[in-house]
Amino acid sequence: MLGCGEVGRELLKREPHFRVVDKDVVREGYDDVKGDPTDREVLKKAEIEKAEIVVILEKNSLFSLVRNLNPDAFVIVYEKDRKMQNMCMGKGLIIPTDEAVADECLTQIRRFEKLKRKERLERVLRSGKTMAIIMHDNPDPDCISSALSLKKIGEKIGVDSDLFYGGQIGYSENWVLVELLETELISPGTKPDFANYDITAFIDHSPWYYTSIARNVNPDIVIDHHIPPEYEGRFVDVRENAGSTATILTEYLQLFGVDIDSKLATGLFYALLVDTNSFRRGICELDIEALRVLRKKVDTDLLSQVERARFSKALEKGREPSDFLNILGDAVKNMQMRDDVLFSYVGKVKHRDAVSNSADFLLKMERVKVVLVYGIVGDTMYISARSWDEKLHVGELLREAFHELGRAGGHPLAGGASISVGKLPENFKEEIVERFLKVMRKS
Ligand SMILES: [Mn+2]
Repeated sequence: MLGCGEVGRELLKREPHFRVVDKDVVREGYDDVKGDPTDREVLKKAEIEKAEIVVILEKNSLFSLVRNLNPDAFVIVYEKDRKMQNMCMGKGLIIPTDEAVADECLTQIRRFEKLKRKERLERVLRSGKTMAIIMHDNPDPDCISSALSLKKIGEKIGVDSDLFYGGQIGYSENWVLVELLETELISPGTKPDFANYDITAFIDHSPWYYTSIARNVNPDIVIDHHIPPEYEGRFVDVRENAGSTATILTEYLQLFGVDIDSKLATGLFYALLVDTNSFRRGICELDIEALRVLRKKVDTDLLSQVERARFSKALEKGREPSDFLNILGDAVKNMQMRDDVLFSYVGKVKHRDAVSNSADFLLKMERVKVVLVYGIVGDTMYISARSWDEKLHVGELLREAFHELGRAGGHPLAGGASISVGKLPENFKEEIVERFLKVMRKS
């Protein structure tokens, strides 16, 4: 940002990470550069040649100098001529406020960033003819509808995709969703040879914690909304603030001009509902934008059909009966309150979703501030934490309490941990409670 002033201050309120080059405004803790932005040497010191976006709030004659030093940057120029404005005042002309100008700058920047991302994804997609889309081991509504969306984007470009998962599909709501979306998911018995595909993609997870079938795959594409990985693939788009991966895919569907029919819209909308616990977990601008796109297309009959399948007990032939209601029953029976935290151990369960869905449910109880439900799937202990209190940040608390034992982390209102059973002491039920309470009391 070259120059600052009122518009600049408004911009920094929204995007504090911008680097400012200005004679006066230099903020502590940021990489701002003090100096005259019309001075070539000052611009070089600010590494202008590396900037992707440049906002000029100084003299617009600076434009040619900036272009000269950086021919590729996206440049926004704004010059506020006070004299002109004063002359026009009261003559029927409306002068945009500083906030409005700042907002417009940001809108332009967002649009540029979006197109850039689309371009980069498209480049990877165009580099092949076949794609393996690898979901995590327990594909949930978000993972399933997002994977299908990427498949549709691929189709538009001429890429043929197969959808894979290790582990289990879990609940009947997921099966109903798979049927609704008329998509085929491949559950390979043995480890498939992904080398047969030109392109590989991880959707709703990042390398390599949540896949048992692709631990040796370096995916070309990663799209997710969990913890940003250290992994650098050809295209990595992990946005922690997005409520769901479906949110991100909705943006791409639009950018690629893929038609979102009512079934897909229903799937994506349901994904957003589940992953944000019906918007309680904090949603961002992007989620609202996705809602705006999806809302008119959602089929509410289909939506309730999928939603009610979560609690179904009797099921059609060929489908495994859901044990969620039984596990929820155990979760209610076994709960114990310590401080404002509700703990419940549900024992051995078949599906990981049972643990997190029970935690979501118990959080509805009065006076409960945090819920921690834990259970064993195979040889792994899964812990799901939910909270109403953003300041607590349960993701951080979990990380602190359990990172020595396994993988743990997450968002302010929702988080999880997975620990290999072999690493747990014999009295693990108490150990988990005590470890969590200890870090919570410290916070
Ligand atoms: Mn998700």
